[in-house]
Amino acid sequence: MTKRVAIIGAGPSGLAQLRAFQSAFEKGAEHVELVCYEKQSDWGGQWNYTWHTGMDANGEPVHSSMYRYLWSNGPKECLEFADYSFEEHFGKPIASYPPRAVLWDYIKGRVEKAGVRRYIRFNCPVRQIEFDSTVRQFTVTVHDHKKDFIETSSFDHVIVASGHFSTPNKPTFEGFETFNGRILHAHDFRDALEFRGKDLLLIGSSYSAEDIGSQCYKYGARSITTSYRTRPMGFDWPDNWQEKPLLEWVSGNTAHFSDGSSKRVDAIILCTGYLHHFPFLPDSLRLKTNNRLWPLGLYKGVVWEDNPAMFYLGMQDQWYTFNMFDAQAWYVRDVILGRIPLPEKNEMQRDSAKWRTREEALDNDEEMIRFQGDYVRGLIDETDYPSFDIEGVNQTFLAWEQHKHDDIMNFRDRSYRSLMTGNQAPPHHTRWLDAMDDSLETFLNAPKRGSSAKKV
Ligand code: FAD
Ligand code: NA7
Repeated sequence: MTKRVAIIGAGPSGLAQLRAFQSAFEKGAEHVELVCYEKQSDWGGQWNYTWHTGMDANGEPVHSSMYRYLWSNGPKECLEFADYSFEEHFGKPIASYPPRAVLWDYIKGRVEKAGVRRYIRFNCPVRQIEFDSTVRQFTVTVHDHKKDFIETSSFDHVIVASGHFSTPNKPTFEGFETFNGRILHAHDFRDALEFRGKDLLLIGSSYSAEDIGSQCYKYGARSITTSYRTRPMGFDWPDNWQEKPLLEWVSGNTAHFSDGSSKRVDAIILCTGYLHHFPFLPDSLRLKTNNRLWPLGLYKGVVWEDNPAMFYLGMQDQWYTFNMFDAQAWYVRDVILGRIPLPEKNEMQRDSAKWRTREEALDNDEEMIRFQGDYVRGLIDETDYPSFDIEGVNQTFLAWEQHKHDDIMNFRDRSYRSLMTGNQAPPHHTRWLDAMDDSLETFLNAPKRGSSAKKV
């Protein structure tokens, strides 16, 4: 009997899974029937930008948290696919920090070449998954919005690749109900121009606060205030940017902080992270974790220990992204194809516990990067995913961190060497701070004189 495999989500992780299977089929592997359910109308997950906030056109919660003018927050050399380089896709070396549209194009290029779009059912949110232990089958219920039909199908395996940066974590603060301005979560942030000339307060001190604040600075916010719970970001911010300890309450338009200081602000953006949210899964199959490098319950970070016929991709906090999803997808594929035997549950749990103990002792960014690098290397060693220079990627991450600390508003002007082709990326034609047009065309081709590199 041909095995049937359901993949939930056609973002970078789900697409990595489709590409992994296609690469095995190409080399003569036994056939597996694949169905990838995707709730959006196109592929690319977070990278598929939408102007929608709240509900999408099908009445589903909007998935993507990406905003206009988003440029990669890390060097593209750290996420490059080992089986499909940027140079292969664009036909030339390109700069190291591409805008969203360029990365989306790159993600699509590999799967278009692999011809896997036919496995995807778009506009099909998964509503419910159950497991029948007597027949060892999963039933997957989806709403096909195109047919407006709810259907249920059986599968031998389920791979959850639905992402975890979509459902906002929304703390509230005293006085929010009567704040005289806009309050939104980073998930609903779309266009920095909305905050031009405004005094902005951002709660949080991680990637979203850093990047949304930087964008708003770039596009002309009057001032940025970021408020941290645990520790400040500590970069050398521009003069109109200050870091404050945690917000305590708001009265009218005034924000009051735990050090007794206050600031009048026009809008508040909660950059307070996201929840792992799987409304389609019962407790017995549902991963419950916060955003961390080693969630428990997943052998090798992917196999659901309570039922190893089920897998999760990309559920970790991420330094490594696209090539880590690949490493995971190739591993999951080989488990499903019977090429990698799994140990007993207690052995899986012992192995996970070792990683978790190491994770809990991590003390700084370098240790976290190396931890995830070791994890990726371990997976790659077990499959035929093309091996690449993990230490080189670690070093690139460390250089990136240094460059951010040297100059937070200009780190995106740096370039790095590809670990896949060995070629150095060219510098971008326009400084990031001056590059207001984030289109693929302008990124790839120097703008015509006097056209796009104009400050708003
Ligand atoms: P996602 O990209 O989230 O894709 C999950 C897919 O599952 C989506 O297409 C979604 O529609 C689908 N789905 C969800 N629920 C269902 C359901 N019930 N039924 C059917 N389909 C479903 N990474 C980087 O490497 N560099 C960056 O610069 C970067 N910037 C980021 C900026 C923001 C604002 C955010 C939120 C993330 C950023 N990331 C970045 C991380 C990003 O999450 C990963 O790059 C990547 O998109 C994760 O891929 P994924 O496939 O695991 O999840
Ligand atoms: P992260 O990296 O999970 O960070 C969440 C931030 O929000 C972090 O600084 C938290 O502070 C802070 N937080 C969470 N809850 C609260 C409350 N209740 N009060 C104050 N501050 C809080 O999420 P991001 O959105 O920044 O990044 C997620 C992804 O999106 C990332 O991969 C990027 O590529 C884009 P803490 O430090 O825990 O005290």
